[in-house]
Amino acid sequence: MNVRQYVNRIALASVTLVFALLQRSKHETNNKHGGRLSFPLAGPLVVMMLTAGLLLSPHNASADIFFSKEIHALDPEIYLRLNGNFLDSSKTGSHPGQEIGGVTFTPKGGGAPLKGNPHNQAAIFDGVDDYIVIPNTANLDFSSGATLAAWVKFDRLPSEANTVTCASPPGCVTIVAKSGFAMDLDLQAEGDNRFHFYIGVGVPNMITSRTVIEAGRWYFVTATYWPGVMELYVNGVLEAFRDSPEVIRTENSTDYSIGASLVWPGRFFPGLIDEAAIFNKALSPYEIQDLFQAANGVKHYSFHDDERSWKNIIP
Ligand SMILES: [Ca+2]
Ligand SMILES: [Ca+2]
Repeated sequence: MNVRQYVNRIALASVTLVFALLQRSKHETNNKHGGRLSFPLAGPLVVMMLTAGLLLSPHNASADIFFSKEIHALDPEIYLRLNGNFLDSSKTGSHPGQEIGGVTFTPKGGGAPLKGNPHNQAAIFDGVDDYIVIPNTANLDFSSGATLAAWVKFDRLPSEANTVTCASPPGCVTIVAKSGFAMDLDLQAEGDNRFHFYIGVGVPNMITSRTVIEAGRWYFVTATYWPGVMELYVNGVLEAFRDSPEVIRTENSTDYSIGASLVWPGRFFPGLIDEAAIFNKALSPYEIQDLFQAANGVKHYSFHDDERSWKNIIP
């Protein structure tokens, strides 16, 4: 029995106890006062128990790390937590990153703001020559669906980061990518200080965030693709999508990269990247919203996913 099941069991036992007390008091008051329910402690007792239940509920539990649990529940192909190493925290653990240029880590507590994880760390990219490579394998070259997700915090705005031009104004920086000429799978930020996502041939398969990036702030950015549709989310909110038969990517055999592109030179990321996850499917809007909420310590028992439905909170 895990902590959550234990808490749920206590909550259920508490409710049962209160109900039993109420029944008993009703029985007693019926006997004493000829049928009128006037047990004076019942109200306060219920309030007390409900308050205790709320305090004990998973929404406020801080002992565990909901964000990483949610990521694991969605079964990523690659998951670099970047907590002082480049290991792959996915089920297989078989795709660790390789650091190039001197990527380092924040001290404990300097990573993305994940509730319940005060020791989280992120990778630091100098914006000059730092990046991470994850070697390609045949099963990583997704053409039928993909999601790229990461937390990012810019030290400098993309518009101030470099003079690399992929659009006007200059300032292209890669977040997570599997770049290829006309075979894009690229999540990046540009000189307009917005997030951009490219699929296949690129423009017109390019979408842009509404969010304008501010330096020194954390963002959870997520991009999804499946044939015909591409979407871009910031902090769990869908900000852009394109729905067209042109939205198609083909396999390109390039390695994955974090913090720079292996095809488009000079797009070095200036700042922190954390909890980079890559999936072989397009996550749903609900799943992406849940991920962001999980970072705030809120666990959703959503109705859209039977495996994580409300039924599982009842022991
Ligand atoms: Ca981390
Ligand atoms: Ca360096």
